[in-house]
Amino acid sequence: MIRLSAITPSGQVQLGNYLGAIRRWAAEGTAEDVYFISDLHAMTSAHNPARLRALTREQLAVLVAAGVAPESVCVQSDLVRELGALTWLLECTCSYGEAARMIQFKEKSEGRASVRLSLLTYPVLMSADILLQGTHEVPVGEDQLQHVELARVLARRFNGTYGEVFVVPRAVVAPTAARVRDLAEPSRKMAKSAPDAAGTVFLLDPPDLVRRKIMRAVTDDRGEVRYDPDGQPGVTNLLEILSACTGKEARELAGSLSDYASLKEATAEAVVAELKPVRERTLALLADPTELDRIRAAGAERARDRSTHRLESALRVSGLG
Ligand code: AQP
Repeated sequence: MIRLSAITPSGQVQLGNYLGAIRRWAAEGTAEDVYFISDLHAMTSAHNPARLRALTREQLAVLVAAGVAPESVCVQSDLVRELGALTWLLECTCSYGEAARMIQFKEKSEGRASVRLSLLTYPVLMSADILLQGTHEVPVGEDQLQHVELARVLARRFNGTYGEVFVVPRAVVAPTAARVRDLAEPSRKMAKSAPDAAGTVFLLDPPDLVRRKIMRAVTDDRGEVRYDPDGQPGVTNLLEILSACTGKEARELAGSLSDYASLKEATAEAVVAELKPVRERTLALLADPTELDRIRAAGAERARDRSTHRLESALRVSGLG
């Protein structure tokens, strides 16, 4: 069974990406799975080419350093020709209305004078990512369900019109792993592209910087360490992070910590300890470009081998070639 997950190089990998996704990919993923570094998706809004290339390499190094099976990791643009071709076939299978009704497109385009056409069409590219690999399951958060549904619709429509080529994928809503919130603004989730880095712990932040960011995390004036997501979002976020790093239950941890200073100190040390080996392995890989290139090329070759026949079938039954 093939499962496909992705991470977008829209910024440096942050603690939420790691605790909420990457760590699980390393623990539960199999060599059959596909982990895409979706650099093509990172181009749907203004981007800097050199930064995109550097972030893509960083993500590749982080995934491998975290223990994700190297043969299952693939940089999306290494298959840009295959994906470009399939995206075209799928755009010829998808209606404008279906793309325009995507909630993420509406949200991300709202109030902007100009948006890239790719912001509208990227769910079709995502369908191509999924269908090209013969994916059976796509583990997603609620916000991506609509996109996987589009991939299902397009697969069925294409198969029904031209002949059975694609596996119809299933969305699987992943059980709630850690949801990490911004340290400075706990009302929003921690994100790679947050406007202010003070509330974001990046995986490659040096330990002292990690400690400083956590010691400055926003709490409240109640002075009591309680697990209360609505009433004490900052404190609860720290408890959630501490829980994700120690494996202890957040409510139990709340009972064992008497003040905010000890909560922050415990959280800072737990995060530093959790990230240390991954950070060190990532830096070592980044310092070894030959090894990183080898891993990247092997991942691309594997993903390409798995998909070539499917693309050829899709082109043939469409009347091309
Ligand atoms: N704060 C978070 N807590 C838990 N999980 C998180 N993920 C992201 N942020 C958190 C999970 O990380 C995986 C890869 O994310 P993505 O690159 O596909 O997109 P994203 O969710 O939009 O990530 P960011 O960091 O928030 O990036 P930007 O700033 O570009 O929007 C996903 O499995 C995601 O759930």
